Amino acid sequence: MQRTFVMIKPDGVQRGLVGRIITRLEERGLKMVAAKFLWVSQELAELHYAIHKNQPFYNNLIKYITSSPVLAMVWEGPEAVAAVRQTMGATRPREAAPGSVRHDFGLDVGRNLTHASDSVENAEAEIRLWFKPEEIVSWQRDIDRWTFEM
Ligand code: IDP
Ligand code: MG
Repeated sequence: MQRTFVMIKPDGVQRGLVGRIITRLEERGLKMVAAKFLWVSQELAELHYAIHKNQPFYNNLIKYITSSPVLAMVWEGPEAVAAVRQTMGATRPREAAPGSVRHDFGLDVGRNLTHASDSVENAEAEIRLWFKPEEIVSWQRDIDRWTFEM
């Protein structure tokens, strides 16, 4: 099964949407294997968004992500990287598909509620950046034979 890194950003936490966003991933059949609630340090924010360092929105992005606590998670499932990106929707909420988190709960790209890894490679790197190996929980979910064809 594939794993992906997911974060509910400060706006999702402040607006009380944590439960509803997690519910969407659970209902889709994805399985949580790690989670922690934390205030992101400047250093972690800069490492996580290193790829965007030269973007005009970079400084605001770092301010946004360090402005209030976030919920960092790892989710597992078949093609989890693409599946979670789809559930979250396009980067710009006004362009995101109806039914996606970013469409249904947002309007502004600078307040787009969630992060999800965009490739298997980046998922592995982000999981390594945010979690120690022992913080990832391997567990069996008893209903999985009713969610996945095995
Ligand atoms: P993603 O989160 O959908 O992968 P990226 O292009 O990787 O989108 O951008 C990372 C984050 O940077 C976005 O989620 C959003 O918070 C912010 N961002 C991206 N583009 C803009 C912009 O044009 N203005 C303000 N913030 C932006
Ligand atoms: Mg991205």
